[in-house]
Amino acid sequence: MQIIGEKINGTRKRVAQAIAERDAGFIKDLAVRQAEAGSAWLDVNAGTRPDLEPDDLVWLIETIQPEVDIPLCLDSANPLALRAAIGAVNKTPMINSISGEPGRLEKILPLAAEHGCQVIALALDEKKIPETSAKRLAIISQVMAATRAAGVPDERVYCDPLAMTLATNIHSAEVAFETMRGIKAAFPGVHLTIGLSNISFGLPARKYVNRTFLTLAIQAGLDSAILDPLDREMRAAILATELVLGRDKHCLNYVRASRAGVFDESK
Ligand code: THG
Repeated sequence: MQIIGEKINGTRKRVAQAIAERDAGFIKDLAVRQAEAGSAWLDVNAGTRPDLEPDDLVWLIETIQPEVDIPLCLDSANPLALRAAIGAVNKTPMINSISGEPGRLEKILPLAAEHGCQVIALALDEKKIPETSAKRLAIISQVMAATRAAGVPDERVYCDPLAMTLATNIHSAEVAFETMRGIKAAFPGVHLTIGLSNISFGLPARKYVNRTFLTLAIQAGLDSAILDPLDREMRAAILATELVLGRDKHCLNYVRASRAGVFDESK
């Protein structure tokens, strides 16, 4: 399971403040702690003001990059911000994201193809997020036709079936699982990812819902996720799920994590 650390996100109040005030210390600390907790990528989202986004994203990248050895996941729908960001990174980034929206395919997919980036493909189009897994799968099939035509290998595509909150649709987790299974059957070479915490938006005691959703999603084929790597119980759930599903040869990761104190509540 590859973790994309979610915490450097300008839609969070404290991060938005740090970006506005150019508080490098706050951002560096979030970067270092998420990297130390085993993230494979750090998601970087500069917030929702299009005019400021290119400069803010480049500032974030230049602030984070000297502190960590892992690549970044550029979380933006703004081609100008993404272009500026790709000029500032020193490791090939993941691009988050493209979708069935023609504008994103035309402007963002070529960037990913040209720079050899991994790319997240969302199962939505310009109309909306479809309710059914069949419609989400149809969009992913369209996007896959485009990534293949652009010369992006399937292994670089991370399909996101989309987690919508259970608070407004009690079947939204099932739809996500069905979509994942459909994607893996049609495109065995792709990866799957998901923004985990959306599933519990508006509910109490969200961590239980998030962890259970993650466990079942791993069984449905999920191999990466955008989540909070500083949530120790979440990491424990990932390790235990992979062990139980036979994906941890000789129980090595589980035993190593135990020795490293991952299960140790005093740490
Ligand atoms: N798919 C893809 N990318 C995504 C999402 C997705 N990027 C953004 C988002 N969804 C995932 N990232 C986050 C980052 C932070 C938080 C949630 C999702 C977060 N939320 C707090 C909470 O949920 O309680 C509230 C905010 C706060 O702490 O201030 O931290 O689905 N491809």
